Parts: sequence; structure tokens; C-alpha cells
Amino acid sequence: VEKFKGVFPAFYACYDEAGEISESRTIELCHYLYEKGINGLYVSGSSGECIYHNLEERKATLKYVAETLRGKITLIAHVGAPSTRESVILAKYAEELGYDALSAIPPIYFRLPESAIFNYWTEIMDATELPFIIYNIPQTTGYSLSINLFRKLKENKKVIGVKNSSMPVLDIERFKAEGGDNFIVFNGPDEQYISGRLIGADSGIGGTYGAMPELFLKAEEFVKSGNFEQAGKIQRDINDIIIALCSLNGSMYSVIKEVLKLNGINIGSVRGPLEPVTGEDLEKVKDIKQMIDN
Ligand code: HMN
Repeated sequence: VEKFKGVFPAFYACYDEAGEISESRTIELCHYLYEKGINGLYVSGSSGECIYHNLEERKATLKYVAETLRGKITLIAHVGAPSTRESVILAKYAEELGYDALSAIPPIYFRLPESAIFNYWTEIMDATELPFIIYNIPQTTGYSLSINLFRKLKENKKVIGVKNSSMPVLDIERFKAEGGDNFIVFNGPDEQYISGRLIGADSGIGGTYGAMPELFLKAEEFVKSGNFEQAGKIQRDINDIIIALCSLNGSMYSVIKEVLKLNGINIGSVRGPLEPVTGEDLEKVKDIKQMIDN
């Protein structure tokens, strides 16, 4: 379980100027984040725009990241997809590539009963020998993981953790209490990293870490050393930055990608229907970079 502890940026989709997945830019972002000292990556999740990628594009991203960082840091492959069939293909591929664990959202679009959700996750787990991390993100999937289903899933030895992105920090505490010491709970909401860690999360996976890895690594350091005053201060700074990242006319990920450009990392923009930052708001990205650097 030690290798699943720490700060895990959710990896961003890297596009070329034509909007296609870019191998060289994916590799560049890998090196950039790796050199910051992160503990691992969560690849092809929400922040990776996985929902807008076809199977070949998702495989390509999984491959470029694995080839660059396999063996250096912990790699988690998110393989949730519209159909079980596609998820299983991605799971097997991730195993071949040497990923350390799999993770998946519950089924999307149709509201399915818990029996179907259980079967979906179980079929993914049965497809490989890899450990599995449940992904609970009710605000985007419409399904909030129940304690009953959690308990049932936990009977499967492959289930080693949950990435909890629901907003109540209480959910983190409950999953940790049910899961026990060797069970890894990942904090999802970046705005509550410190709170999540204090109430029981072992680690964090987040969509804004990539924009400010230093701040989350510092926050983690302060939590570890018990310096809660400083930890709280960093969290409040982080939250001001997240609110700023969400205040411009493009989607949060497009703003983050503009911030990265100012840091010398060009991974293109976002894929529609996510919207790019445009016009005067592009200028405002500089102020956000300032906030991060200060
Ligand atoms: C992923 O790529 O799967 C993300 O890590 C999901 C993550 O939990 C994000 N949640 C949502 O997008 C709903 C957060 O990191 C989020 O981006 C952050 O808290 C800012 O609101």
C-alpha cells in the first residue's frame, strides 16, 4: 500500500495543434510532473477528458505515459468507459503496459441498479490481476457509492482503495472506517485536501494538482509533519487559486492548460464540448499564474 500514498495528479489530455492526442506533449507533461516530485499519476480520468476520447486515443495516452514513467512512480489507469466491453479492453491493455492499479467510474448515462454497477466493476476486476480502486464521483456520474455496495465490493481482494470525489468529507471518514488500515482512501475534492487527509484519506488524486504541484506537495509535507497551521494556510491559498481557475470563460481544464503554457509546457487546449479560454480572459491567466507562483 505504501506506493499508493502521496500526491497523485490527475493527468491531463495532451493535444497537438490539430486537437489530436500528442505523443511528444504527453511525454513532456510526464517529465514535467515527475520532476516536481509527485508520487504517482492517475491517467485517463475526468481531468484526462477520457469521456471525449475513443478507445484508440485512450490506449495511446495510457501507452505514452507508461513508456515514460513505468517503474519510476506509481501509475493508476482509469479504464471506466461507456460499455463494459471497452472498459475490459482498456483494463487488459493497462495490465500489459505495466500499470500498478486500475480504477473506474460507475456506469454512466443510464441510471442502472446497484447490481449492474457491481457487475460492471467486477467484470473489470476479473479481466486482470491488477488491484482496483473504486471511483466515487456522484457530481458527474449521478451515482453516489452506498456503504452497502462498498462493503460488497470490499469482499473482493482486488479492491484496495477508493478515490472519493464526493463533497462531504464525512464520506472519506466512513470509507476509511469501513476499509481499515491497509485500505487506501484518496481525497478527490482538491478544495478539501487537508480536511480529507486529517479525517482519514491516505492520499490525494486531483484535477488541479498539475497546475500547482508544488503547493499540494508542500501541503502534504505540512500534514505529515503535523504543522496544521501552515497546512491550512496553503489550503486557503489553493482554494483562492481554484476559484480563480473556475472564473474565466473557458472550462477549468482549459485555464489550467493556459497556465501550463506560461510555465513552458504546451499541451494544447481542451476538446469540445469543453470550452477554451478566449479573448480578454486569456490575459487574466497571467494573474492566476502570479497567484500560484507567490
Ligand atoms: C480525475 O481526473 O478523475 C479528477 O481527479 C477528479 C477530481 O476529483 C476532480 N473532481 C471533479 O472534477 C468533479 C477534482 O480534482 C476537481 O477538479 C477539483 O477539486 C477542483 O474543483
